[in-house]
Amino acid sequence: QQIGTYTAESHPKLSWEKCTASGGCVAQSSGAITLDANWRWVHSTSSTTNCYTGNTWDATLCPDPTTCASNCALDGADYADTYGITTTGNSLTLKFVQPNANGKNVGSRVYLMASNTEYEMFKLLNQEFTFDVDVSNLPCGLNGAVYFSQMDADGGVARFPTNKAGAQYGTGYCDSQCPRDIKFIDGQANVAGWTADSNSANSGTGNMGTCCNEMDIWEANSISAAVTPHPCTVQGQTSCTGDDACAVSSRYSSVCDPDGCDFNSFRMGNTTFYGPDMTVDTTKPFTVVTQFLTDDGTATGTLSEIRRIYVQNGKVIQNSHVNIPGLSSAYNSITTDFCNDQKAVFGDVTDFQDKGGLANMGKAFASGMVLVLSLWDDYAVNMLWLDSDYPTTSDPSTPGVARGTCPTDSGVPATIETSDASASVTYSNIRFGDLNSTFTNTG
Ligand code: IDC
Repeated sequence: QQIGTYTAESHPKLSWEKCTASGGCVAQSSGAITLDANWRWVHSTSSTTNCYTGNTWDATLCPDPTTCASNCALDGADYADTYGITTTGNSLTLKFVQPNANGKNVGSRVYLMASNTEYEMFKLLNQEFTFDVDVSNLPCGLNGAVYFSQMDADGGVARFPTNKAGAQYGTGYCDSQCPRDIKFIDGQANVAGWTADSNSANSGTGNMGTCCNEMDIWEANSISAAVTPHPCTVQGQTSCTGDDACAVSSRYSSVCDPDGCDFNSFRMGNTTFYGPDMTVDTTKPFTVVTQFLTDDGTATGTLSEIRRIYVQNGKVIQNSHVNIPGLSSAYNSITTDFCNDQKAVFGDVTDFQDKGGLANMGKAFASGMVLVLSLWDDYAVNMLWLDSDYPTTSDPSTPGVARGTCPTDSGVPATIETSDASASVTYSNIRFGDLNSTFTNTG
């Protein structure tokens, strides 16, 4: 896919900090974000004719994946007016629905850049990642997400030279769901087998999907939050083709673990820890710390534990402890024992273990991952897996079914895109570095 120039691409600046135990935190004032390619205007390299309109490809410009990639260009983004994405200093706000000249934009996904053409790569082992978040304007059904995906630093340009747009234009996305709604994968348009989504005006799915290791630091709204590693049996962005490899025919048939090993405080038995006016009060901003510990306490060790700490009003709040009958320990972090125990007691599929668990996740952490910040609603299952009872047909008193207090009929995109159009999330003050170097207790 080529570069279009009707709108100059100007990455919104987002300052963040690198921290060390000895030297404190240093501002990375050259930080910036780029918008994922899927949200961008795709048009002919020689005119303003759309290559893709609504949820269909132009048959003339895009008769096949290779021709389409050479005929079509991704253009620059008007971040604020078209997409409702704004930054100031170290703060980023994503609006849920942004009215614009084309009608409206729903949700967004952006990546942190190291330079104009490369993503910032985070090596997470024996480090911690911290940010402040305001979820007070995120009701049921919305997901303000901060996570790491094992994308190529250049968006795939070196491995797939027909991708000319690269990281600058937000290409190369992948995650553990092996998404097939991505318009360009491996330098080719995903036009083969493209089927318009029956309930979304702007998306569809092709024969190709794009899989990779994913570490969900934060998937949350004002009601529920989850932290979830999703390992894969492969390292690096890896495309799939067809229903089996892309986990359509069976949820667990891809190279990645789509469920993950999730720690959601409500689901793990503490229903008063996270929410409005609770221990972590979601009506106000707070700090989310995530630590990646290794077995030998070095960056070359094996990932052994993912720890969560909150800070609010200057006060450090340790993560809630598991309170579920049958679990053998009051875990408050993600370890192999926690994952084994949780999957067994809840009767969940063991795909996390089957796809290599924390060990494979840790390999991805060692190689480097791209920071993703997004806001989305859920056309598949209305985000009920995060904030309600799920599966909805199971008894909510069965451990593992209840995940939050949202009603089982909440989160329907067609409803909330109107009723909660003004929802938004703000992420700020991103810090990364040595363990215990990014936060303090002042309360
Ligand atoms: C969740 C994943 C999340 C994904 C969502 C929808 O963690 O990243 O977006 O599914 O596909 C289940 C559900 C499964 C949940 C998982 C954790 O079947 O959809 O995964 N889980 O909540 N049952 C028990 C656990």
